[in-house]
Amino acid sequence: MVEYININQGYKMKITLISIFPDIQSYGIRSISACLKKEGHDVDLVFLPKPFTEKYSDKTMDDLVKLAKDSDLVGITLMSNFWDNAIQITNKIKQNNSNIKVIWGGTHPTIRPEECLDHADMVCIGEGEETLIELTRKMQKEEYYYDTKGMGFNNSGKRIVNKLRELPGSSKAIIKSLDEIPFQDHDYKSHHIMMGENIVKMNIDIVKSLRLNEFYQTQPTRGCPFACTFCVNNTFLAMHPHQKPLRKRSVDNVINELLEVKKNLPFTKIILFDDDAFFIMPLEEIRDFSIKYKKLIKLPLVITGATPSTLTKEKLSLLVEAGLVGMRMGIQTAGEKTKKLYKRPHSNRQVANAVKMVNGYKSKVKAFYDIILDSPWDTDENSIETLMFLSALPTPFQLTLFSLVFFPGTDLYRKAKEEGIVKDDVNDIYRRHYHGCKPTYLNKLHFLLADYSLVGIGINPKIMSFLTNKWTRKLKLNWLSYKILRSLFPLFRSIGRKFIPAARMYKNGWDSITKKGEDYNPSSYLEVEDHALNENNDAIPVDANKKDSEKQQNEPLSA
Ligand code: B12
Ligand code: SF4
Repeated sequence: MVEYININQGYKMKITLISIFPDIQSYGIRSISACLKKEGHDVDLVFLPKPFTEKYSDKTMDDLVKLAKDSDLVGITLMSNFWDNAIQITNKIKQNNSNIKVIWGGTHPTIRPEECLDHADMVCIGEGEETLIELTRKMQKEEYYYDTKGMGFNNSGKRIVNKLRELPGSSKAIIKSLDEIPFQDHDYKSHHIMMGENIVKMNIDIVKSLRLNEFYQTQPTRGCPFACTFCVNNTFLAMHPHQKPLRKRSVDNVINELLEVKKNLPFTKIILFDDDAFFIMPLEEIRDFSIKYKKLIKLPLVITGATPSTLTKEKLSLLVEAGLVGMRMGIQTAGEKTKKLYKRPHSNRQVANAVKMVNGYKSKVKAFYDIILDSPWDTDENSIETLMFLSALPTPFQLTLFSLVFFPGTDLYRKAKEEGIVKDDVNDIYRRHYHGCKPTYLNKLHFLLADYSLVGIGINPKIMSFLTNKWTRKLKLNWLSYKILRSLFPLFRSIGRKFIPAARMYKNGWDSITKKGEDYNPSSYLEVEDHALNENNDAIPVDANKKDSEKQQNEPLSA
């Protein structure tokens, strides 16, 4: 068990932690911040929300330098896509004061510590609560800290990458249970945020005005036992082969966190569980949670980590009874060959059953399903299998269409690298937009299906079969039919929303839950797609950032 030492006297470190994600959820860094505050340090959390495709202005950088100038340690959290921005910030801070130590943490430094040490002084590899407690205790006492487990260092050009630390919540770790980790730091009075180009002190009005903050994001579990080949979890599993990948907090611990949220952030409208595999929780724990949630929390609940094979009727009905209003599930593909390549842990029958179960609550629960397009190993037949499968599912639902990105550390990254598909990691991966889908005919059909499914009409499998049929395509009837369906869509949207009550729920994305906002339009992805092409029809990073931030507002809040 970790004993937090509150150093009221003695040397308090000044630590500045920076989130560069487009929203201000940042569970990971808020958790680190909470631990360091509990240790007694002076921690400032700075949110610089921006799409990864945009650089920060000089004014923002100057404000940041002023804010961080007396820091003993500056931490930045990043995923692979935020590579350029993390470098920009690190360089600026170090140019101004080379004595400040900059530490990077998050998914990317976990997977690629060595590469990150080209820029940062230190990296945190994996979950960082225990690591940062140990590091700061050593730094504070001016002890040798380069031996800290779960860390890498650039010590005047010499690289040190230490052994991994046991996962918090596992038996060999110091933090034996996730319940020992303090709740995330949402004490906005010690936070700063970028508004326009300026960094200002956070206040309650700003917190309230940030629409995404109507969601309170947390995670009752950590980890995922599956190892899909496009997902970073397959590296995390390999990094900790003898440890239980899935660790759970107790129901009471989660409920207590949410009670604090209700007290301290009373404007919160939705609770969001962003776990990787929430439905692995045993039925009895879900029952206990649902009863307590319904009685004590009484807020709409959204769960994003649903793997089709782990969903059961009992679990779902308990959660609906407790207040479930939205679910996000990864379907990714229905092509048998592609599913094997992705090592997806379920059959199409299991997915169809799961969708049917969720659809059984269509007047209460909005369904969000993720699909991955653009696999270079997909044939047209594989994509058609997915289209046919999706068109047979009961509507309404929202499809979120991603373009396959080969994140480092995944099996597919290695395959793509070996086959020469990925040549330059920075340009082909870090700067590549996950919505930059190619404008192929079959991709366009996915977008068309997304539109029709959202308004509760769907596209009948017979029509889909016609649209994808070899002969229709040979005779070029496919484009004509596609264009007719595309131009008829506004009419069907009005019909769907008028006569299908469940479809009306999807009108404003999440806003129909929070009761404000603009109309939701999945075809905005198509616009992104069109903007994301160069003359060779290759997907390139999208720089239409206005669109990106607009999309973020409508997108479910998960990976
Ligand atoms: C919530 C979430 C989001 C949210 C919010 C992200 C956020 N602000 O935190 C949103 C919706 C914005 C999001 C979007 C995306 N996401 Co996302 N997301 C997640 C998710 C599900 C949970 C993150 C989380 O809270 N984890 C729990 C905490 C405890 O872990 P953590 O964040 O890693 O933090 C710990 C350590 O990393 C470390 N640490 C983290 N930061 C720091 C900083 C310092 C200084 C230190 C010392 C330590 C430290 O300590 C933390 C506590 O233990 C993860 C999956 C996962 N399991 O992590 C994916 C994940 C991070 N996302 C991923 C991806 C790919 C994306 C997207 C690019 C596309 C997509 N497919 O959705 C977009 C990009 C966003 C954008 N617009 O540009 C990948 C990242 C892959 C990669 N190589 O970068 C992940 C890992 C999913 C996966 N399994 O593949 N995501
Ligand atoms: S894609 Fe989902 S189910 Fe597969 S390993 Fe990642 S988090 Fe787990």
